[in-house]
Amino acid sequence: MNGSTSKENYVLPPLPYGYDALEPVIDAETMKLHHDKHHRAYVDKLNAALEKYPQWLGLPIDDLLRRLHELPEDIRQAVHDQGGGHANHALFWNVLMPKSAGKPDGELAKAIIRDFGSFDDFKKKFEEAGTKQFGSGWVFLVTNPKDQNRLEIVPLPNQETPVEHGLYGLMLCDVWEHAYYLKYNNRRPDWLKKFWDIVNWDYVAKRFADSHSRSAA
Ligand code: MN3
Repeated sequence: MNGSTSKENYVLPPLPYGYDALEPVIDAETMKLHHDKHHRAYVDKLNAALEKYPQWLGLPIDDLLRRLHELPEDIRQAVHDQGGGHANHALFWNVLMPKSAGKPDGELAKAIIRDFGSFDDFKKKFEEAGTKQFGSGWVFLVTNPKDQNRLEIVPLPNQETPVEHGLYGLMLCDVWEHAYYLKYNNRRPDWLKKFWDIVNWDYVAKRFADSHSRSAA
């Protein structure tokens, strides 16, 4: 440390609820391991990768990922993987809540019907995409600014992010085994079915509104 720059490291955001708040859909032990060990490891390794280049600290994580191609080549992959892990998990905790309203309303509900036919069709396609994702990864609901902000379901491997594909993530489900294995074992489709019981649709609707104001700007 030379002291001339004092940019803050990336930090692990606290969970917005207790470890046991999402029971019985996600057990407290899974939440504790997932947040305190897995997510923390992404944050720590992201900071370690940026130690040599502290001028890159301080950007919102999505902006850092958007500018990946500008980063020194020797840390680009690490920032992609660890920064992606941090961004995806930070969004994931906010997309969850103890008592879901069960479905969206307002403009988001209308857009889901416009782009997927019905809410049930949307859920089915989302679950299928998550089930079919080979190995570790995520399934996202995104808006696509290059296609009039249409909604799309996008499965992504490992810790890839919508940002690097020019998409805007509204919600996501973690289909890495660490997200569900203690309770659901190898039954990933069961995890995806239960996931709907803990989606914070108000938060997703807010992301949806934000995605429109961003593209209008
Ligand atoms: Mn995870």
